[in-house]
Amino acid sequence: MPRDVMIGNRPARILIVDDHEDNVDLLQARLEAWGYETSSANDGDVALRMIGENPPDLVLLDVMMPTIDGTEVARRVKQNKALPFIPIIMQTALDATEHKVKGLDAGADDYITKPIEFAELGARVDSMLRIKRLQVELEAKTNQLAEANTKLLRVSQTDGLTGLANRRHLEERLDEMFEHSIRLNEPFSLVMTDIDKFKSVNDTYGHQAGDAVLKQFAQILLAEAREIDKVGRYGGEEFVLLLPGTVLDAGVTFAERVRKAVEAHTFTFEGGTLKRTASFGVAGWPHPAVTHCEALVKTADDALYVAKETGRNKVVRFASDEFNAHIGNADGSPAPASSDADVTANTLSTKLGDRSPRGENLGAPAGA
Ligand code: GH3
Ligand code: MG
Ligand code: MG
Repeated sequence: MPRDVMIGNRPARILIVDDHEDNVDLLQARLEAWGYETSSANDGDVALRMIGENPPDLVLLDVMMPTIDGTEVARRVKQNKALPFIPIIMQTALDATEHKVKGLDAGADDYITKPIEFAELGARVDSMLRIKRLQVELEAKTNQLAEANTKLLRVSQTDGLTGLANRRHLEERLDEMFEHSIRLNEPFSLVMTDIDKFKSVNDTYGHQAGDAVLKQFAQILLAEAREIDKVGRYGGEEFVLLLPGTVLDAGVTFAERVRKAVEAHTFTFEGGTLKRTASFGVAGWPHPAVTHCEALVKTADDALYVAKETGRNKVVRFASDEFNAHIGNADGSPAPASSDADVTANTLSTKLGDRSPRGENLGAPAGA
């Protein structure tokens, strides 16, 4: 039966370590006749350097050598975490039980006694390379799995239509980014935006035109955002921008810039062009009504609602005079600034009433 000398698509590489030149020659001739690739070292130092530079698939290691002996070479190879699994077969003298025990203790995988019988050598090399082959396959599969996991993670975080972060990923990032801002006592702004009269794009030009508008809208947001901002699709035609290190004033200025960019943009789709605007709600931390990230989303959403109600194509800041006036405190005074965001949010919800229609498509699969 022909010997299987291959590891993957190349012959296995065997390093012979022995201080006796004639032993090396003998082993090298035989192993190469079988089809292996070989290299050799005459002492432990050279062997360790060669193994480090270009790890072989197997080492045939003599125990008795000057300077560093075989046992020490085996120990260092097995301790070196940077190296792959390299089977080591120790060559010991026939009567040296102590050597065998020391060698195996040091991490050698097998031993063969001198003078070497070639039939036994072949069988032991075969057996060790079978293990090496399994190890190589396992490593390749592990790498494939890790790659697939990375891809899966990316897909699970991405909105399929626009390529932006999806809602789940946005919420995760918001949690992390907001926590971070609070820890460093740095301001944080959140912009929520929704395309105006988007339904009529679908109704007039078809769903594909609607998708084209969503993609281009996403690109405008990306182009205006900084590297450290996070842009995501929150639902249907509603998007969120997370702006770390940004005070509310600057968040409003940013939203105004995006609003103008959208207004100036001519959306293209197969068969035509169209214009659209968008409305924006901006909230920020620190603010008495914002004690956790859900409140930040809620207050930006409330501000967006007011922007829609008061004419669209505009930016409304949470708790601004316009916001408060619209929320309609009977005496025209500002909305209550409570330290309990839930109370504030609930109060607003009651005043704003149920306005689920704007959010009806939240979480709908892209292009559905
Ligand atoms: P408003 O100015 O008040 O925001 O009105 P609107 O028409 O933009 O809002 P409305 O909530 O009434 O309509 C949103 C529409 O967005 C309805 C829904 O079919 C559409 N939509 C949601 N997701 C997608 C999508 O992935 N692709 C397309 N083409 N349309 C979508
Ligand atoms: Mg809309
Ligand atoms: Mg909407």
